[in-house]
Amino acid sequence: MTLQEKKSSYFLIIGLGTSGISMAKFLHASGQEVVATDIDPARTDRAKQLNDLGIRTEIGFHNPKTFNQAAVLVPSPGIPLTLEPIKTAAARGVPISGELDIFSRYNDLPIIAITGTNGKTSTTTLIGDMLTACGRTPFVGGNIGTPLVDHLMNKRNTDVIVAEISSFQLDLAKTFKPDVGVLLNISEDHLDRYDTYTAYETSKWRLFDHQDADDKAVINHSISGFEKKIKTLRSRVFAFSSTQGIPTPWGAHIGSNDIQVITKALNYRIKTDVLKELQGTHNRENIAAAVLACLAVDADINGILNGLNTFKNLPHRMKLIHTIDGISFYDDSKATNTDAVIRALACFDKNVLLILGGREKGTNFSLLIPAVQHRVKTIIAIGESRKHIQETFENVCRVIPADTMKDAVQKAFNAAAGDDVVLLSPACASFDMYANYAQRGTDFITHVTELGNK
Ligand code: UMA
Repeated sequence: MTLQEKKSSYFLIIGLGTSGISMAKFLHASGQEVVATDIDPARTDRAKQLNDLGIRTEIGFHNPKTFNQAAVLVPSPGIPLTLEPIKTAAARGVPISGELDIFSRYNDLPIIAITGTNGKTSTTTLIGDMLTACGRTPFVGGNIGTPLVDHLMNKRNTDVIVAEISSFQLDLAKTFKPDVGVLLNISEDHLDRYDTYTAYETSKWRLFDHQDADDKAVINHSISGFEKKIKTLRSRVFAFSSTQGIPTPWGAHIGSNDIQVITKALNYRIKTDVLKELQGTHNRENIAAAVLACLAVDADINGILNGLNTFKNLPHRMKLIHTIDGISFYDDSKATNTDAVIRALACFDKNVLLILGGREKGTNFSLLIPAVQHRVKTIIAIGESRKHIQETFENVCRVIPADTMKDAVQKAFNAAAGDDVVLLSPACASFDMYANYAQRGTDFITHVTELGNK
């Protein structure tokens, strides 16, 4: 060790987005020495907030020396561990920690943690609503948008943590141990970050790694490798299935109009055909998972049902926006991977004009071919992936490129007839054209509304 590289005791927060800014403030408030860095020179406003608290920041660059001299690196979830200064510091023995482990060290409340490729945010919100309807006071946070450490800085009278968890967060979890872990589904996503699909799957299963016999695991039976995987878990498994009987003593069987929930204390059928906001198998799977998770923390079934019956689906998820001259326009901007688009298409029994495209995440569009052949009349291709979409589907259906969302909406409408459906379900991230999927959905709604007013 040289003189310049003498041992330090600071946590280095890498990235000053939503997650990093909260983590810096929390660790500082806990009495730790904190340094924060962000590669984006425009993050000066955030840096100032931290400087005002006495936290040193390095903005617009990452200084390898600052990484090498840190006591602990705390990368934001969106930052890959292959980032050169992280790799170098880690190789020199600097430990890396993530939000889940840091949060767990300071948290003493039960945690329900929800992961999966699709449906995480809806299920997390639904569990929060159900528990509230049962008289509990949950803190709902994590990947959904409010960092978990925000709860530690403002505890209120919370009695349970409901946390949406991403694979990026799980990659850094070495001790995180949820009382109830929920794994909704796994399908191709984030292959720009993971070398292989197996690596992504492994990351998702990490949710249960530190559970013990008192903990519960709520898992979709249809996930590939389910039988083998659950044999390795120490926790009690509650399976849910929409394809066959449940393989564990307790769990939920999902029918086309209802869900049968079976636990030690309960055998109950929940009618789902009346839930107009939550149609489709994927929504019934999310409901089954949410009910089992709430029962796992001893919530009352009547309260759970009240929460379910008053639940309002979140924006940009299979929402009917307008019907113009018989053509229905659906906003499913949240569908940022191929499996989400397959689920969306399965909800229709008529012709669909599909608005597809954006920034790819290692996206394999050919996974969509069977569903497209079955249901889609025309694809309107948008964003950076237009060419890739054109090449993938040229022999499958008509593909029309569009330059903007306005152009896409107009071209879809021109090509539609009868009672066709126009569906924005892009299978891609939005960052080539928008700040996020919500902005993309809102832009779609704006142009559909304008078309309706013409
Ligand atoms: N940055 C650097 N160096 C780099 C790269 C980035 O400093 O080499 C900086 C950027 O300039 C930026 C910051 O890092 O200022 C961004 O960090 P981030 O991408 O982790 O974003 P946050 O704003 O902290 O949001 C994160 C989650 N983002 C990701 O996982 C990509 C949010 O999930 C989460 O809501 C938030 O923490 C609070 O927990 C979003 C997401 O897209 C919604 N998640 C993925 C998904 O759901 O599919 C996993």
